[in-house]
Amino acid sequence: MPVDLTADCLAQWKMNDNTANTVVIDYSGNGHNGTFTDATGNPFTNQHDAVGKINGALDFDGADDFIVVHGMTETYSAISVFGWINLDDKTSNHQIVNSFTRFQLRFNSTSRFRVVFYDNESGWQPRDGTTDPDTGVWYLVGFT
Ligand SMILES: [Ca+2]
Ligand SMILES: [Ca+2]
Repeated sequence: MPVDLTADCLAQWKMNDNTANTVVIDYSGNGHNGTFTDATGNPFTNQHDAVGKINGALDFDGADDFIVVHGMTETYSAISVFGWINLDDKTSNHQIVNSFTRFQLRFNSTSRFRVVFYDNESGWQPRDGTTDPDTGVWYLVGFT
């Protein structure tokens, strides 16, 4: 189902980037482009291009590949975060989205997708999904 980019969409990264630079384009219109980072390899997105669930995707090596997005200063009282994920390794923890101060969406080596959110009274709270995902299969994962 296509995403309806309303005025409330903070960011949408299609991961279709396949160029000789590090820019990961935000299609929301809010200018939250990311920067692909690969400390020991080539960080250009055309070096990480892969077949995606919808058009292209970006391939992460599970070691030092990630995308950084700075300047997302919008405030919100509720948020939904979703992404298409295709694992090729289930033996270690993998960050999917990390806001650092409010929430993390990740794959845990207990073989579950996990959301960890920050509660002002109780601190970091983990919640595990129930699906034991297979490698090489696309999953739409997220939380609201
Ligand atoms: Ca895509
Ligand atoms: Ca790398």
